[in-house]
Amino acid sequence: MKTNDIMARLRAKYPGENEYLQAVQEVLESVEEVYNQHPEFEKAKIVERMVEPDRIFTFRVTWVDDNGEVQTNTGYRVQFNSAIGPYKGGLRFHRAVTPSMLKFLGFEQTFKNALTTLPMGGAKGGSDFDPVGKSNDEIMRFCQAFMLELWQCIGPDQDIPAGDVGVGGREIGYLYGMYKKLARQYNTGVLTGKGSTWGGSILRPEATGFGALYFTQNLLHKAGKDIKGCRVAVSGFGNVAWGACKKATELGAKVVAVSGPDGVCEIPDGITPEMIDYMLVMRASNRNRVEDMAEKFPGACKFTAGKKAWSVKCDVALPCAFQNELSEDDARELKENGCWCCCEVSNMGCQPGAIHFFQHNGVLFAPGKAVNAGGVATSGLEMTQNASHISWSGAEVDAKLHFIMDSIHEQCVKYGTQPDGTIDYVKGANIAGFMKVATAMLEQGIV
Ligand code: 2IT
Repeated sequence: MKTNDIMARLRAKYPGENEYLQAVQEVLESVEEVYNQHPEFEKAKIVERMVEPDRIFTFRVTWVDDNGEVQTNTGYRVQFNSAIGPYKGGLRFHRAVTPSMLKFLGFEQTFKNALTTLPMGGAKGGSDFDPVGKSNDEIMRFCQAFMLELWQCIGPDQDIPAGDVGVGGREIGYLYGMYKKLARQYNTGVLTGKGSTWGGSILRPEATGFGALYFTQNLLHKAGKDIKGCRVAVSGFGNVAWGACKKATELGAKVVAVSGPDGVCEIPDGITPEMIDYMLVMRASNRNRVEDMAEKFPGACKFTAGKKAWSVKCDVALPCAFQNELSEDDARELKENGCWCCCEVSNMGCQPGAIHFFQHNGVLFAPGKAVNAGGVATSGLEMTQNASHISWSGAEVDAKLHFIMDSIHEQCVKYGTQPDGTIDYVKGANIAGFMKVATAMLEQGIV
């Protein structure tokens, strides 16, 4: 297999699908050497099969807004790979959603899910519906209209959606309510991220951020450091950023920045529990503004319009918002300001140039599919609880999440340790995930 040849073919076949092409290129570059040591992979054309989704559902979603006007959006579900289990992955509601974006996310999800040690295949879905400025009723009507089509594609042993950008506990509630009406199936395991009184796992909301900090702590310990006392810059203020801020603070770090599309809030004395709680209020408001935090906590927070979290002096950078949110220029600015570690929490949060810069300039770096896998791992734990009709305590879920993050870190070390003793976490995560999926595909024949 030659990465360049496969990429040339995919670029010609899928012109303009930039996020998808970027995600595929990163994985293929990482695995090329190992892959070519396995002629049986080449013979079964594993790579050629693995880069194509199993299937994509595309559907029209029509709903009525608060002014009585008819609105039409497009909905998708990309079922990417089922080699190691039923399709699993979140739903993203964002105005910029395209098939390319969901293909990149589904592709990444396949390897991420393989890393969790749980039996889950990869999927992603969503819509170009823009939640910004929408009322609660509009969100409900959109979710119901979306489920009118989606319900036929999903099932607890078939395909299990969850949240992602723009989809949290509220949206999962509306989606699940409509699913039951349509399918007349009352198995809670069809969606994860549910409310804790109706089948949701304790700690699922926190899990992505908590898991990211457990992974970061492992990475820092391996490098002889500790998160305690570190200044941490976080981008975003949604569910993932919230969990990351909570656990970072609990572990003794100081979160000195959170950001939004409108700018950055600098918090020189570190984020407080009240500010962390307020992030949830900002998310639920659908205003998509971090300036609200500075207005709520004047004195403690300083808002600067148009700036990113990466302009704030920190030791550790945690991108928690959106793909490609951290550019090579941002990476240089971070390094100049003293940052020495970046753990990517968002999916593909760093541009390729930024990753290259970090890796060649002594900044510790780990990729999203390893760092953020605690979210989907805890979704897997939610499915287990639902299937066995039980509910674990927070302490039980936390212990399992911690164990899974330790195991993901170990897999990265196993496959990513370089001859000079350093650890390439990108290679480690990609090779570990790839080997598991490739072996399963091989064993299941040419299908
Ligand atoms: O990117 C992700 O891993 C998620 N949005 C969570 C997916 C899930 O099924 O919990």
